Amino acid sequence: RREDIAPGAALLHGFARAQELELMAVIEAVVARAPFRHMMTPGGHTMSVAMTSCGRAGWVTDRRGYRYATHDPASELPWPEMPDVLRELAVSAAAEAGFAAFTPDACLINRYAPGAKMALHQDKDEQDFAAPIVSVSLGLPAVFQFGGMARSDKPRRFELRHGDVLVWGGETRLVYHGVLALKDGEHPLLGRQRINLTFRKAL
Ligand code: MD3
Ligand code: FE
Repeated sequence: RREDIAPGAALLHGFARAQELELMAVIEAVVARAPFRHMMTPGGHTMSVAMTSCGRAGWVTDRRGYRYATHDPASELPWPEMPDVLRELAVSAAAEAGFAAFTPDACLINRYAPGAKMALHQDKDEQDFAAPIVSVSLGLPAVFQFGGMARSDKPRRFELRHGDVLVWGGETRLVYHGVLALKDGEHPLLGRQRINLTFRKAL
């Protein structure tokens, strides 16, 4: 089922569910080479969400700022390649939401343990705002909030569940959004965590 939640934004309920085992297997392979880590913001705070990446570029933050890098700063090696099953899922979700020819080069993998959250922010470190962002939620449900183009715009909230895929593009690409603190629970496949994949055209 496709739910249009804002102009250019579609929530594809359960779109990734049938591939859950394949997705978890390739995520484990990426994490074996580029482990999850808690990065530091430019302001000196350690993020509660643990992150890693695959693809040509990975998102990183440290005291110098936010940016995309072709190499993992922890190992100084290139990020693991983006597995075909991940790229194909993102491209087909984008097409389903009306964005043909999406060519993601970055997949950020976010891991939320109970209590982890992501404050309201905009995604603007990418070169090309014309390309959509595709996000895939796995594991425990989370409350997602999205507002408008100003941080002060009152956010709307909705729940993201295991297998849900969100596509953001067009006029909604730059809205403020965030994730409330993850509520504890036990997911049958992932246990006490939520994993979110975000696919972008970063370079
Ligand atoms: C709306 N991640 O990594 S995914 C992020 O659940 C991020 O881990 C959240 O925000 C997470 O930057 C939310 C949904 C999402 C991703 C990108 C967006 C929503 C978006 C970009 C623009 C607008
Ligand atoms: Fe974001």
